[in-house]
Amino acid sequence: MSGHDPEWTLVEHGFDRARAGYRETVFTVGNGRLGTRGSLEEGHLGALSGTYLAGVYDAHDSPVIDLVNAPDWLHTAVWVDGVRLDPDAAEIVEHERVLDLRTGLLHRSTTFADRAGRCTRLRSVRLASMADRDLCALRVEVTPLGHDAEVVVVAGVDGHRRNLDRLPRYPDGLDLPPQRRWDKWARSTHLDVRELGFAADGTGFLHADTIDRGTRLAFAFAVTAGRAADRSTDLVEGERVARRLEFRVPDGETVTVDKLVGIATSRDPGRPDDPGARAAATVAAHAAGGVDGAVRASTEAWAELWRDSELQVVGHEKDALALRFGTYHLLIAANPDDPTVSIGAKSLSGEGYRGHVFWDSEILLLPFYLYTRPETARSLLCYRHHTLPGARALSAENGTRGARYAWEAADTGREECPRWTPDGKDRFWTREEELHVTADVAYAVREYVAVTGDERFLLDAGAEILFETARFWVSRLEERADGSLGLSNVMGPDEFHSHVAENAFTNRLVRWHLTEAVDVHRTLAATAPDRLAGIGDAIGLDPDEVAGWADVADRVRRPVARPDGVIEQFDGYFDRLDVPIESWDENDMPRYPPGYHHFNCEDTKLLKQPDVLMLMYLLPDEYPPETQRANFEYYEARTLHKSSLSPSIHAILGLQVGDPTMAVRYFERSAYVDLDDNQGNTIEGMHIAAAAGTWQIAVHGFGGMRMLGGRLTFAPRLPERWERLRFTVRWRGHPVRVDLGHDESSFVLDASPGTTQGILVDGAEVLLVAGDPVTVPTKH
Ligand code: IFM
Repeated sequence: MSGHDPEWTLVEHGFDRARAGYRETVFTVGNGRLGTRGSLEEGHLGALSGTYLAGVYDAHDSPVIDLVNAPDWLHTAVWVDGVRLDPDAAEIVEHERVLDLRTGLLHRSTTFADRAGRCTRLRSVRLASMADRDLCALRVEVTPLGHDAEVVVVAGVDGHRRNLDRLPRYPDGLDLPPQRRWDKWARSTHLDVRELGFAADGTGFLHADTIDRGTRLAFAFAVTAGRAADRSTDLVEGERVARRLEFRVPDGETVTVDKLVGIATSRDPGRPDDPGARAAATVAAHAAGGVDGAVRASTEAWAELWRDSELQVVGHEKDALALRFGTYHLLIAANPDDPTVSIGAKSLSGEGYRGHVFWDSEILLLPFYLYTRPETARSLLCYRHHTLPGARALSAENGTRGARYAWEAADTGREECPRWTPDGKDRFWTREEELHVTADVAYAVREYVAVTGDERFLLDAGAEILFETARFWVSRLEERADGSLGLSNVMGPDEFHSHVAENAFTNRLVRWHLTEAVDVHRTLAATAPDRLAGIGDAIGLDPDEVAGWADVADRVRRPVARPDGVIEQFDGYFDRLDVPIESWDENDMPRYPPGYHHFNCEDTKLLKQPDVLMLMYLLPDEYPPETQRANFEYYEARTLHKSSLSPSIHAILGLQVGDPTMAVRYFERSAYVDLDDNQGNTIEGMHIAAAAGTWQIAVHGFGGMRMLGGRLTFAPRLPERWERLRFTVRWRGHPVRVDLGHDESSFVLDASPGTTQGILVDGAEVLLVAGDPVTVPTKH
């Protein structure tokens, strides 16, 4: 495992128990259908291992619905002369792991020593196949170094899984080692293991049902050895099923054990057949090719993904790695083939936020998929269509019409956000008040159609989303004394301020949303009247109701602005206390001013994350540069960035208003949030929205690529430390290959001969003709 490409690999040297949980997150392997944390196969005290299947949630035994910690397909233990090779029972002499971002393979090499000092090397490679999302594979190699040994390998699937619930509150200053700390964590049970054993053909299986939702999870596996084992035994122990292989291994020789795992569930869309049979069929289908075949096929699929989505930075190795690392995690977070799931705030890499889906999906994450893999973007939006019934129910529960998206959603679209912090001390108002998520979904639908030109999506799903959610706003808006309409008791994206009225972000997006819904209705009436009539019949919507939305939009209260253009975040914001931010931590992140914390900033002007600035980011056509600059200067100085979503928006806005130094600073805060663990909580899972935000900084910020006035535009402004930035974006169905430098930039339209596309570069018209590179000098 030497000679790693520093721009394509994440490397761990030595085993550090205190960092093990962090490593598990960043070393997650996955394929959008599932994610498996980068835990050691054999486990150890304090490990936080987990495999999460997209869309498999369960509410049994936990106060808030969980993304289920599914049976562990890694489960493998090795004994050498009776000594278990794991960090608790043996000494680790050498340890290295390498995550190859290009291929999605996680390689490991660990040398253990027993008490007598005899060393044995354990190597492994694992993958969640990108070529067949029902398949995972593991190869383990055991080599005694300097001695002959009795080697026992036990490999199978472990159904004894628990979700973490909450940590106990430790007295201040009590610094427990991780193995004790996690041991005290409350856990929830979601699985009932129903059947496990071995089929006549030797395939192992484990079938478990989630307790509350009743989803069947079926795992099948085949364990094979490179050379015949001296003894082979099938083990069924409690909730574990495994094959035990025994070998007599001479000094320096290697035994290889391969495991192929097939995974199926009863919730896989379009797959009504028995999941147990399907999982077994997956193993059978890959038996001939084995682990090598699985590696080959998956590597090919990865090559295609990278062709579409690589962001290549020339001139700065660390930034180049950070961007590939983020892109890797984005690619393993989403499944284009499943239109019933979206991406949780921690992707499939950990249990933070319990796998719940936030506005992150539409506002931070979607652009990456939209411009690189639009079919995945479509699928993510289909989740919002799939969960419309839950959104309708949520709206009805709150006495409003239409559909209201939940602040935190899981499998049904119902509200899953907890009301209280785990210690019961502080109240979250987000579930009741962050209504803007409903407009954010509408915004994403329109972005998708504008960028892809996929008008059919409107007929299949988008129009129904837009109309049902427009209805929600109409019934939720309140009439003010002057006849205008507004919203009280809301919270904008800045979660430090609850129960506010006339949040500028929410009001403006609501107005935008209603106007767009009217526009879509008008367009479809002209282009697809029959289909539109069908949608209208299905949801009981007639043209008169739609016509009323235009009037409602017009009456929604406009934001209040100072003479210099600074927009008031909400009614009364300017009267709140100005508390200066005066201290930054070692990661350059602002510290709370003395005496302040997440739950007591209400009376201040301090912001958790951008709110007015987020509005300017989303509707760039509407705010002239001077207004953007005035607002950037005002709000940036008051923002604490206590959300990992925050730095990316500040970087891009900073660039838009001509502040490149600030942009680099914010780029680092966003790009390194997980690589450097700069928020200290990567152990709970990736900040996947920050990874997507970092992609946005590169493409929308430094690349200056935005959709403005419905056109694809570029205004490149690379940071000095980058020589070039290369990426591909899909615009209206065709890839545009972009190569940006400090002095010139070039663009190639990759389409069939004769195709043309006009773009704007630094305000100048550029006509791209398929296959002909066009080079444009950079405007400084
Ligand atoms: O959606 C975000 C929110 O904006 C800030 N807190 C974390 C959530 C999940 O990432």
